Amino acid sequence: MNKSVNKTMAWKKLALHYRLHKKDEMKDLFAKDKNRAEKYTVNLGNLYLDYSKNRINSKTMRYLIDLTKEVKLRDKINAMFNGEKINITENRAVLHVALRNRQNTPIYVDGKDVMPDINAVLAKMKKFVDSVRFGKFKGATGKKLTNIVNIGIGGSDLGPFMATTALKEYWAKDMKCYFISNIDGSACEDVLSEVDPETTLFVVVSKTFTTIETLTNAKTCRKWLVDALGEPAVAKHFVAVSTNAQEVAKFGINTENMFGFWNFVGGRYSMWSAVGLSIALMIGMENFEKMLDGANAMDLHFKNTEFEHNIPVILGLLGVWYNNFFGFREHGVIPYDQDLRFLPKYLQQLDMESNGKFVDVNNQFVKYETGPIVFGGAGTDVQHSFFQLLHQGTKIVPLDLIVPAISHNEIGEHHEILVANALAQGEAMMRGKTVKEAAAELTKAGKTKEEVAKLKRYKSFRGNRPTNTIVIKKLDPYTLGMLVAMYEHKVFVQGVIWNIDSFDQMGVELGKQMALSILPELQGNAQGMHDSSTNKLIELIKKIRK
Ligand code: G6Q
Repeated sequence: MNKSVNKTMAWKKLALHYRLHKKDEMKDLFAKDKNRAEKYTVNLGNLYLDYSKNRINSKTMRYLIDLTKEVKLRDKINAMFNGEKINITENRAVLHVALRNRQNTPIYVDGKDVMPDINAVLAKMKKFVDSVRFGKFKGATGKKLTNIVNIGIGGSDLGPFMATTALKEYWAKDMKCYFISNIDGSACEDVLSEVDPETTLFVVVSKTFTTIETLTNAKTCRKWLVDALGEPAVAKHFVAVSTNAQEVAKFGINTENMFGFWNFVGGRYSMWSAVGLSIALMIGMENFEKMLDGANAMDLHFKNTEFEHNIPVILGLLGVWYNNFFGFREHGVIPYDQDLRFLPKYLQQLDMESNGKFVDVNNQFVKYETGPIVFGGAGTDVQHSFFQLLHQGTKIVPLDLIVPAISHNEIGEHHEILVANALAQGEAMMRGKTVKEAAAELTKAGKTKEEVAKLKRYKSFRGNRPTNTIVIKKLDPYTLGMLVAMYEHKVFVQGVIWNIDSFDQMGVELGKQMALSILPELQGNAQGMHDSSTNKLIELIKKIRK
């Protein structure tokens, strides 16, 4: 049994260190050490992490690294890469890293090497992707399939959705991609009103193939297709990605048109498997494999680099420092790239579903904070909304600013203005503006004494707000692979420190169960045993719907 992390020596040292240094100002740390930026920058190829604008000094990093030793992070990383069953509540290995194990070294689960199966599915994907893209696999009426509709939810939606959007510049010019996830009929309607049955391929993605949202959406789409082109068209317009061949067949999709994956791939870690079929259809298999290569490069970096220079480890440790010592409970991700605008949404699931847990792997309730609330949006858009609170609110939210040096669309000055904004935000968050500085500025601008006195506090910024700046060369498939794998491993590091199982998601079950009991009550006369509010709401909605 692991010692509770808050009882470790490193934790205690960090707590004391926090008390001594909590008021340290980053601007003073910069003034004192000309090499600070250099000292706190690491890179992997064209991905650079500058973490110098954090409330840390060399002792902080030393104690945080000590913490990794006490929680045996190195052993835990090896356990994951070796296929040990680290998802203890579900008794499963956790092998998204095997999906991009480009070295093809054997990885065993229950004595069986998983690589041949992974390679076989990749080969099947390649064959299918090529035949759709080159127009060999055609629709029922002989037309090329140019509209890809991904039907899935959660882990079977967010990865493909984020990645296809991120890699839009690599889409086949004649193809379009759509996503249906929500059970809301409008989600189906929005897509079906846009596409033509003759040219549409539905990719139904569901690990279990029992998820009510996905199956209901798939049935609606199936009916829409059959109404237009007849029953035999289903074989030409529907493929499935699942671990459950039986249910796929029951749904009426030929299992020849099914792409498999395995229980050792968690939903939110699955876009590297056949779950990424929509990504591959849109960007081509070669580019999909470049994404795997990028993730693999990050995997090797994570596995083999000493923790002092290990990007996911550093990010994970900084998050723990703020979450557990400063009490900063949120984490913001701000990509300065329009095509990465859904990355925060993707990371919300990755991080919050993985580490939003209150029971540890020793079956004990934790006595410290675990996963942060993750949110974000594309810069500069969000600068004109919630950045007010980030600059002048009473809460401090550490941020990741993600900045591509080169844009896919270098039009006029657009990209330079965008980058200038990203860098300015990092500097402003760090430096702030004292009341005195604000007053001096107002005076210089010709304001009267009274006006200065009235406005100087409103115009001040406390600063000392931490940011990581992550610079990438350009958003290409390889870099996206690196970036996403970086966050996966950051989440892993934090899960190890908090001693929780980052790979189950029991917390989404209760609401699902209750919805199943409410459904017949809404649809008929069944009587449920709910609280008076829920009972009344059921009656109210039934009455309105009559
Ligand atoms: C992710 C979760 C969850 C899952 C969805 C869809 O890690 O497991 O988001 O991906 O509930 O499940 P199916 O793929 O089984 O439909």
